[in-house]
Amino acid sequence: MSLTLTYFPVRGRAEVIRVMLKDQGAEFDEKVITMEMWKESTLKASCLFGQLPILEDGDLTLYQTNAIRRHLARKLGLYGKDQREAALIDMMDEAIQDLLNKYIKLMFEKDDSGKEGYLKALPTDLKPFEKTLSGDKGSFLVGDKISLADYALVILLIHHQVLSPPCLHAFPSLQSYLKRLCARPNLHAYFHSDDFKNRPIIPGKRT
Ligand code: GTS
Repeated sequence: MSLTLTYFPVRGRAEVIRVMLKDQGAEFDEKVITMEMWKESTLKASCLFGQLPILEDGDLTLYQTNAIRRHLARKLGLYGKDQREAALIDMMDEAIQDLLNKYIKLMFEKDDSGKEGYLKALPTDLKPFEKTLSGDKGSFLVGDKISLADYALVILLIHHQVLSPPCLHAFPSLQSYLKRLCARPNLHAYFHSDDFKNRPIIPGKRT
């Protein structure tokens, strides 16, 4: 497959796509668009919704992060073994998106005034994931194979540990889940790469 991901020079929304492709060992090219390029070029006008990321998969051009994620998940076999698992993966993924949307809102706030309230609510937000992964069920969110939803949760947890290093202390299942997934050879290599480490989460001070 010939894949090209176009996005800004940050992790942002595109990181979950990069993480999925890296873990799967899928080759892809990246086009990095600086804000200056974005403002000065006709790229924005050419994008269907005026926004990045874009995934080009051969002659298919896709916008919208979640559409891109689902397309790749179907293509790479990351959407469960049957319809039942696919439904559960969607359910977990929607819950992750709820937390991600809150996190993105916090990240784009001009000051830190929302952080305390955010962190106070975080245990309640994390509890359902801890419950899902607890007991003997637990290698992945759904079934016995990594899925679309796992990649979303892993990168979100990593970014939450940047926001608040002790935020997982009360969640042993989430901690061991994160440790286990980050030890997957391709993810371990990627998360230790300069490529990952030097790419800010979002532009600005909270990176
Ligand atoms: N729903 C879209 C998606 O998920 O792809 C939202 C995309 C989006 O908001 N992109 C922002 C953008 O292109 C960048 S970021 O929010 O991901 O950092 N902004 C530039 C612009 O001109 O709108």
